[in-house]
Amino acid sequence: MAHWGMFEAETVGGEVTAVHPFSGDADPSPILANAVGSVRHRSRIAGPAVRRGWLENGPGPSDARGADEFVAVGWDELTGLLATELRRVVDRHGNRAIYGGSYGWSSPGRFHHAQSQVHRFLKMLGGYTRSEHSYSLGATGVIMPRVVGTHWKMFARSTNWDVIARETDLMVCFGGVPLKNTAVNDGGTSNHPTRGALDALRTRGGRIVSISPLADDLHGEAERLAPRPGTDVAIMLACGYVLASEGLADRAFLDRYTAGYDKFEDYLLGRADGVPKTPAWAAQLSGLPAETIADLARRMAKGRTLITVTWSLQRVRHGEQAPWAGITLAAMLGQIGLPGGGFGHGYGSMNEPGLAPVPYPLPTLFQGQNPVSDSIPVAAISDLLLNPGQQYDFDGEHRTFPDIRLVYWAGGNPFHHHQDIGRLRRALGRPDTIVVHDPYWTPMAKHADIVVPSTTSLERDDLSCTRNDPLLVAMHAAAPRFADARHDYDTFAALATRLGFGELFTEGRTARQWLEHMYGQWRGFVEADGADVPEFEEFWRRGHLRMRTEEGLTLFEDFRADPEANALRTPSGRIEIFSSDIDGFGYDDCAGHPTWYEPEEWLGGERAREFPLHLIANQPKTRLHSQLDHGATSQASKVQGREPIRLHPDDAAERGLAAGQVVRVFNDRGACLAGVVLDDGLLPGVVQLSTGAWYDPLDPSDPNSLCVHGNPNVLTADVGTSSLARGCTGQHVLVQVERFDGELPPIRAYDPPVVRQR
Ligand SMILES: Nc1nc2c(c(=O)[nH]1)N[C@H]1C(S)=C(S)[C@@H](COP(=O)(O)OP(=O)(O)OC[C@H]3O[C@@H](n4cnc5c(=O)[nH]c(N)nc54)[C@H](O)[C@@H]3O)O[C@H]1N2
Ligand SMILES: Nc1nc2c(c(=O)[nH]1)N[C@H]1C(S)=C(S)[C@@H](COP(=O)(O)OP(=O)(O)OC[C@H]3O[C@@H](n4cnc5c(=O)[nH]c(N)nc54)[C@H](O)[C@@H]3O)O[C@H]1N2
Ligand SMILES: [Mo]
Repeated sequence: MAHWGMFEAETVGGEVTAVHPFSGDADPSPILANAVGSVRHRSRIAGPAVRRGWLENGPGPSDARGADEFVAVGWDELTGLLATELRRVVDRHGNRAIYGGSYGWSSPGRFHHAQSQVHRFLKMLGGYTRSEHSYSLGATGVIMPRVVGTHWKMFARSTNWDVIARETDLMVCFGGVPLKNTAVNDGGTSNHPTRGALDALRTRGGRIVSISPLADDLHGEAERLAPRPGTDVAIMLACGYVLASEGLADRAFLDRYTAGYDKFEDYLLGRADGVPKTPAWAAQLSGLPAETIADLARRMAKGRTLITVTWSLQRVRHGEQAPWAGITLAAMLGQIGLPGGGFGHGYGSMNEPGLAPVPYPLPTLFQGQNPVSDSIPVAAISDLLLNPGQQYDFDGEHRTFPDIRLVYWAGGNPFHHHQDIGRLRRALGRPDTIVVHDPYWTPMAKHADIVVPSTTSLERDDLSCTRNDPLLVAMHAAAPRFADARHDYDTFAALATRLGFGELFTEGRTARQWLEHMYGQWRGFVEADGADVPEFEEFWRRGHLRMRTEEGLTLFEDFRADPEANALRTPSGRIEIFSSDIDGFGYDDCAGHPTWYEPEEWLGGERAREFPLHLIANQPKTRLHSQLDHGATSQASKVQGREPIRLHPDDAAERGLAAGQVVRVFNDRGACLAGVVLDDGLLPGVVQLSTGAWYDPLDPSDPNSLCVHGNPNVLTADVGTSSLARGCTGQHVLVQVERFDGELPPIRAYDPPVVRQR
């Protein structure tokens, strides 16, 4: 099992030579092919290593990180060094001086999950400063609980695909429904139904409107509207304006199920600020014709309409607004809780939305409590490291950044996920010690002081399952452990033993015994649900078991049926179109109701004079994030070894560019190389460069070095969505593009650093 699907691996001599997708998968992902050759790839970390400067000078801030060489050490020495350093930091600075957020997707598998292992270990060590929310849903994770009392239920209990295919007349998709993203699900997935569901909807006569600057955000036939990026909220407001001013808003629904509509309507109609949010107003911001917007709103009111918003729309400045405005528009249509109507968030963002959930708990590694209460919004990592003691606003609180001395990362790659890599590199120069566990020499591993080689999921037995997939899967190890790599569990077990809490951490179990133990707990839940479950050995032999799922769900149908008994967990118990709490925070970048804010990085603003192209830094079609970037599917898309950047032919012609050339993409924060691909399915003025090419600095000692490979995060701004959520805003950035005429530097991203033997 991988995050991108279920498969069988063929191996020869400890290496994967072929992968075969699960026969039950309707639409397997081409990303699977990246696993071939991944176990013994030259970018694997062969054994424990310590940065020379750290080994010789001891812990302390250092700007040499990322440019220094490493010294190979044995496991025993590594365990000793790590134990001594953890002890030193805890004794001298306290546990809150350890930043153990360790954000990242690592690998599927319920036991050997790096995040679960590192957090369990650090809790038992006495705690750590943690991170909250995700890069995926930083804004949604804060705004939606305040608007509808939950955020995860919007995905886990979303309206199912079969209901949409059967009932929806008009599906209006802000951000489209990009199939490429449904390849992926956190924790794995056994089936990919999205393509089939959308085709079934169309065959039945349902209509789909894809609103996106990229035509291929929806496959097959659809009406395509291509607004200026970052203007969706204006379009949603203008649709609302038409509903309100033409008597098409469902007053009865608004009265019974929502709170604060009148205050919002004052803003919508311009009574509050003198600016009616008319289609003409939105037209001038979005570039869509006013008549098209007005017509769309009237069509929404005519039949069963589902409004969907991809997660990308909240990974931008003021990202709180798009999901809030989207659900408000759906509320005005009055169809929330009706089959095939209402609102959806994340169709086409991940495989999970639209899939039926499993009704009982899954096998889980017990985590325990974190004795330290400090936490940061996850995308504030550079702020945290650069500004110890500084105050900041977050979700109605005034907080202070702790003084971090040690950073512990297992299962994530900040050089993939964080914005403004130049700033990140300066921030990573501040702590005394950086520890990284990873199977590969990622840029984050190259910036560590203590490098711990992990196995990959292909080298371990594990269990996999997710809350919206019917299969519990036995992940059989496909290959022996590579070189001197170790399972993260074994590393932490040895470390815990050295630090005196080995028994607490392992509970005396081997990894295999943990699998049996977790299976046994899960079995109790399923048997209580009335099903028969085989013994572990039998499950392991069969390879997978099918669980019961709750079919036919409609999001918020229970709330619609009985809004008193099934009140939302918001202050009013209803959908908060106006939130008194948010209003009370008095933020100038997040008011009490959905609001249009002009972003900094957009084509309609001042900054576009200097950097006239709007770069969409979205999820890669050819891999998951930075994982297996050296794999066949990912490499096949590269242009002269660089990550492809798509441009409209007019934008290319204006710059004298042709397909296949290498360009320099730049702004005032940084620059990278990329390879030109022409696509007339892009809105002119928009370019697209996915995340995930491994950061490859021309000069590793210069934090602001040109990245010769095409990592867009050397360009993106490290600013939060707003004072409310401080979510990641990496999706959008303004840039300029020019031909790169110099000698093409080689790609060194997958080369290990210098590791000296002693
Ligand atoms: N500009 C821009 N930036 C973005 C986004 C965007 O839209 N635009 N999107 C953001 C989003 S939504 C996300 S979720 C993040 C993703 O960011 P990450 O989740 O950090 O990215 P991954 O590449 O998945 O990193 C996972 C790491 O875990 C390692 N790993 C795999 N298995 C194991 C294991 O068993 N043990 C250990 N120790 N390590 C393992 C992998 O080798 C890899 O280095 O990126 C964010 N960044
Ligand atoms: N293949 C693959 N799938 C993945 C991932 C991956 O790395 N690879 N990562 C997974 C993860 S962790 C997450 S969180 C999800 C993220 O899911 P999303 O954030 O939804 O995915 P993106 O591909 O970044 O963006 C979706 C589309 O939104 C469109 N878009 C961008 N800006 C705008 C805008 O201003 N207006 C409109 N209307 N459209 C816009 C872009 O054209 C883009 O293709 O994807 C998941 N799926
Ligand atoms: Mo994500």
